Amino acid sequence: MNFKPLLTLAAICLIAPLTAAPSLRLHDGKEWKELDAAALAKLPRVEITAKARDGKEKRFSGIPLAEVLKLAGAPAGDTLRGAEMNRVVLFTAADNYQVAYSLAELDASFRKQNIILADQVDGKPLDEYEGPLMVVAGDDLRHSRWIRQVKQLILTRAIAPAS
Ligand SMILES: Nc1nc2c(c(=O)[nH]1)N[C@H]1C(S)=C(S)[C@@H](COP(=O)(O)O)O[C@H]1N2
Ligand SMILES: [Mo]
Repeated sequence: MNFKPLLTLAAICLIAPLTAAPSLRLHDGKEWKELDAAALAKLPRVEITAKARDGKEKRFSGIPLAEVLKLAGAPAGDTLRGAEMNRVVLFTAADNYQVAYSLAELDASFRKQNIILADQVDGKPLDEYEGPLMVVAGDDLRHSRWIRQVKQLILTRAIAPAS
């Protein structure tokens, strides 16, 4: 008997639960969109190097945040101006940790971009503590905005109180 298919199946059953498929909920200001692993896999990828929490330079790869924001219909480049400049992106992680970025700082026409939605470090999927998706902010001197286990992002606006 050929045990190879059985062994392969057993390996998949053991490994699959350890590497959760990446997915992301996206709110564009009007409604939620679900980006499953297949939708995320269609997006362009980039690789950056950044100093991780342990002080070591690592290669992070994943999706440019601008590509995800495009799917939310976010203004970008020349259209990100005037009344759009109060746009913010609110990220929420699995533990409900939340971080806001301004849309302009995620735009390649404002800053050389090295803030990405990473799914790999040094060629391997992020572990379950950081992944499956983590925002990596390559230029940040502190790691507070490296949002581990990011689950959703909301494109919204920073609005001043009425009075
Ligand atoms: N999901 C999530 N991501 C997070 C945090 C958190 O509490 N939850 N803390 C942030 C802060 S303040 C820092 S300094 C780093 C901490 O990374 P560490 O847990 O690897 O030390 O993760 C950032 N990302
Ligand atoms: Mo921190």
